[in-house]
Amino acid sequence: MHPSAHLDTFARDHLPPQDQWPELVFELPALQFGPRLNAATELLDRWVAQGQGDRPCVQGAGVKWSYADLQAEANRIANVLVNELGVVPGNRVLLRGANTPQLAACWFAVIKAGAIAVATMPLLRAVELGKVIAKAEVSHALCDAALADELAAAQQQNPVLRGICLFRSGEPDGLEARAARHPASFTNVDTASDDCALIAFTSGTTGQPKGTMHFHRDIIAICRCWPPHSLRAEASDVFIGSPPLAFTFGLGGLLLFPMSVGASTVLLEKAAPELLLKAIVEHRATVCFTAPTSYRAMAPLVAQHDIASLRKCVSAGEALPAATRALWKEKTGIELLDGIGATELLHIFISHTEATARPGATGKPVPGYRACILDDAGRALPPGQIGHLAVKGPTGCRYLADGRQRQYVHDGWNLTGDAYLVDADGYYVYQARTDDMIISGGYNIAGPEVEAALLSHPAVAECAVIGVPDAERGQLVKAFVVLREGHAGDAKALQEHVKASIAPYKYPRAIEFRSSLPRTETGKLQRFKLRET
Ligand code: 3UK
Repeated sequence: MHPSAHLDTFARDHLPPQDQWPELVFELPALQFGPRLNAATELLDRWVAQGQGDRPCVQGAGVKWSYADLQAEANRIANVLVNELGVVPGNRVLLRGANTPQLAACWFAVIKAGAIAVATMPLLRAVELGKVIAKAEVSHALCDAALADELAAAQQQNPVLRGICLFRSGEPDGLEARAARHPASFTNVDTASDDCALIAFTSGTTGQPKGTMHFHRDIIAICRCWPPHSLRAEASDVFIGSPPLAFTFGLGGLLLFPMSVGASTVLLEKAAPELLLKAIVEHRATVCFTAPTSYRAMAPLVAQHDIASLRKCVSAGEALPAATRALWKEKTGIELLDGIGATELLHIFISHTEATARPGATGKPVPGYRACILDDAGRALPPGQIGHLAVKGPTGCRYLADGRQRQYVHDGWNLTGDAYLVDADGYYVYQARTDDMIISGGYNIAGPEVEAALLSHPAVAECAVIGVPDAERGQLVKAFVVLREGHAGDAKALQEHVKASIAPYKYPRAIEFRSSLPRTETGKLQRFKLRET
């Protein structure tokens, strides 16, 4: 590794041993990184240096900043971190807030100061924040005043967190007031390209959170793989969407990718389906990032909103059912861009373009990444056979001091925990999370396939399919269905519909109607919660 700029060596001290790392691949010409790199220089300062500082950069929460404005804000905050709060390179700085330009400025300030950004999901409570603080040994926090209480409670239990500074508080000792007393210039710490820049905690649904460590070069690498090959955005684009910046889907889609091409981004504090549509109209947004269920919920409302500005829509976080892709295209004329990403790999590694979209398939490995399907013994499987999705590329899994590294990385491959197959044309087709595969009457059944069949019925708004214990069949396929407004719950009709769409043995033998389904803040279905009921 290159000589580190970190005075606090925590990150390098807690990387997994090199022999447990995934193999890293830097084949693309765009992925040749030198020894020194600060991601903020590349994404933010570069534009100002090139005389493009007046270009619109980020708006939301009552502000509208150019690249030069964001740079000035980030520099002032970096000065506060270093000169008032005593942050040294390598310290972990927790970030907490809804998506706002102010949060984005804090993120860049941390990166500029050579510290490590630990962004946290807004809905986390004190107990969960405490786990993150303890695990990453977080010393400082920048927190939106609106979310201060839970963090203060977490600090009580975790004195390792020395200082919390609030932004958007309006107080004389708040971050903005302090920042205003510092110069708008800052010399970025000359970090190594392989110095840790962020620790992203997985949106994992159970157990202890896993911290994934990503370097300065990883931040730039993801900007040079999926965006130029699949998204192909331009400097004139206006990005918008729902995923929190603490979720790497949101960090990339709503901050890094727009800035990597000199485009602008709209950060929304609230982005429920109807609010997101309204914001697209208001800001004349052109590129949208959100989860499959959000597209499904927005579709029936599209007719009442003039979203003609929109030209590209990205779906990730969960499998995109063919019915949702068709519905969105019918209502907007836009072919969704689906991509599978993971916190461990930072962003999307299998995807497609509008022209190569294939309903029901995720796509092909993004240039820069390689993928294959492995059996339980780690042998490559031929097309058509279901196995474990394995990936490698310029980014990959490095858990912070965590034995689960050995589960995610095998023989240099990242194993995402997804069951996939490759079809005859090389398209990767999602089946299920490996631990969500249902075994019923000797058959392997992928819940999402049954969900896709149900979703093509007009009465179904949302659904989830799980296996429930059954004396006779081992597991029984059970569906939880949320009905569309104005439809009655006719289980028999839904069962017949599934039998007519896919192999009849896969049909849900039990159906329960619900008014909503349990989801994470990142839009993922929490199937384990349904299994517990
Ligand atoms: C699932 C998908 C099918 C899959 C993420 C884009 O979701 C992200 O990261 P997480 O760590 O979860 C990873 C897991 O989510 N998944 C995500 N996208 C898809 N399954 N089709 C998809 N398109 O199980 C994967 O292993 O929360 C997504 C960018 C950055 C991300 N962190």
